[in-house]
Amino acid sequence: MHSRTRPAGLLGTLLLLGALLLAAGTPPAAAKAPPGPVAGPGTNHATDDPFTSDRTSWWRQDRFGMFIHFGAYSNLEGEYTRPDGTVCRNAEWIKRECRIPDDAYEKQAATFNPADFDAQAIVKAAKDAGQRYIVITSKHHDGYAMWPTKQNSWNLRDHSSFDPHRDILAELKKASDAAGIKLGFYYSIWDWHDPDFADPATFPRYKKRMYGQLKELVQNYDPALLWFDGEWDADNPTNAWSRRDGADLQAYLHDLNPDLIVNNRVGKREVADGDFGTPEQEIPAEPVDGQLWESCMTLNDHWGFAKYDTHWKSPATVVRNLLDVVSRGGNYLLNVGPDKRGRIPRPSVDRLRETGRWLGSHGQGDAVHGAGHTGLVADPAWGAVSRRGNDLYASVTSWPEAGRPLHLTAKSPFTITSAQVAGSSQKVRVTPAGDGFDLTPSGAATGPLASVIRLAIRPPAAAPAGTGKGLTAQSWANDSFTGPPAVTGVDATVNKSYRFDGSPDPKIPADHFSTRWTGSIEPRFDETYTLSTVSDDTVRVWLDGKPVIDSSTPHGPKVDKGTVTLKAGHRHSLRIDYTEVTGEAHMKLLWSSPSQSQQIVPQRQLYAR
Ligand code: H79
Repeated sequence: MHSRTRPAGLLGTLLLLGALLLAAGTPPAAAKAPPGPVAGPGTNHATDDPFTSDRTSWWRQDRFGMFIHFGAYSNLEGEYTRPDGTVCRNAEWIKRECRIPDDAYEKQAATFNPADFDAQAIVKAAKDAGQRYIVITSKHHDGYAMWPTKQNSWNLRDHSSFDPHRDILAELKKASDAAGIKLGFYYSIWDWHDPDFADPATFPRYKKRMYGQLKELVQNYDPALLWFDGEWDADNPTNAWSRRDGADLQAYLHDLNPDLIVNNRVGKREVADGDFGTPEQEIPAEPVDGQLWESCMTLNDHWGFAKYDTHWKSPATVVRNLLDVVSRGGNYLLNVGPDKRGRIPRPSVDRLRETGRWLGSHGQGDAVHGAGHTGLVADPAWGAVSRRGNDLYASVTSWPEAGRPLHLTAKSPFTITSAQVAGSSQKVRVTPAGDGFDLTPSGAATGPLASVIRLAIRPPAAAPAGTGKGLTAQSWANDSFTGPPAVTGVDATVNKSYRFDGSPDPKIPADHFSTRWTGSIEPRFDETYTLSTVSDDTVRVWLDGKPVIDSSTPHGPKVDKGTVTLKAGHRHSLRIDYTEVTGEAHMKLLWSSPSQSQQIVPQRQLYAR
């Protein structure tokens, strides 16, 4: 079960105390009772709702980040010349894909000297691009650490030709802090270099070093985010990382720093793993169910520097991707791969600058920063629409011919009170048309990338926030709701990550239990809602006595959805039957509607009866 390998230490305790004080905003006396056990029956590892918590707030607002792939592979710049003179091309996977022998790879790494790494220049490039956070590879699959780790000598200080007094992660942290940019670290679980990785018998030794490295990173550089990778089943070397390992690591990191944001590859990319999903080199067609998300993407066709790769995305593509992502409620993490001297390639800098120029013009950045998905309109073919407060930003990538309208499909009735093209004095005619509106601009596009029409709206009427205290929760120490419940109480929300070791109550073991929530749910809008559950092992939901979700075949972490029409300010009766058989356990209840972005159904909208 969950081992207590959690040296929280003084710093951890102080961080935790600080976080409690900050989170509560009240003196300790008024704060909650001391935290209960951190593992075992009675533990719920879900500490907040990532969709709404203060912890994730910066990340949800920032929307646009810089990914940096930089490591010992960068020294080869994408090309390996074999002893027979033939050349093999790749980038960060070059060691494996070009089958470079260990000694040859180590030999080239010994010459790695990124003397031109200029943290201030990199941070400036990000900032000028409108990127608000940076995620840099601290260790990729080749296992080479980019900071002076004490766990081994396979790192930039001890195995390179670089100035041993420099620490590029520390430099980047300092420059990022000075610029108000958040810094995160990519960390590969899969490790091609550590001799203990491949053999399941020695894997625990590797894990210990990995925990040691992560503790160094968290305590010495205070990253805002950790971005794991290489969690998948793999051969050569065999990857023994399990879901249980992921759950343990997440709990460990939470103890080190409760404010950390962690991606889903800490586990096995299930919907209940970490804080956000990580579509790679793709943009989902709509908001992702049940989790925050971030698309990571290259600017050319490689993550690491590849001197032969000139297949650069155009600035128009970058801007359009960013707008698509934001309109679907995601973040965009756009990659650069510095060369062996540590310099971001000129074509990357140029594209970043163009993107930043667009975001910085005419207030167009408002369509991105602090903006997000709106369910009020359908995704248009001519561009993307995001919402920020009571403004919709219609970003037009295919500007219409003179006199032709842009059609906007409304999914809930709202009024457009004004329409203006950012950076232009032209009139935009707004007329009700069919299932929504026609927007007819009178002039030309404001530029070649995208033109933004800012629509001030009067949104659908909202009922006042509710006054609920949560749902009645009855839990049984069996998985069939049999006999009298072992415990009865009120749960503020349905947001449970019992994972492998937790349960609803210390009296209830981690396997074979069930919970029934009853009471009512009060929406704030007269709209069609999607109720979603994230469950493991089974769930059934009834609204107003009618079944909405029936997912009663035991399963791993999974999203189920049901559509219901709700009445604002009305309390609809709700019942949820949830069971945990064996293994991992999760149960969350979320909702969304045209006016309500996806979130865990909040306490004040839930009533115990
Ligand atoms: O760090 C970047 C990639 O190195 C890593 N994730 C991003 C963020 C990544 N690992 N795996 N993949 C991406 C997808 C796997 C692609 C593969 Fe292949 C196809 C592995 C082997 C064949 C690409 C092509 C890598 C080597 C050859």
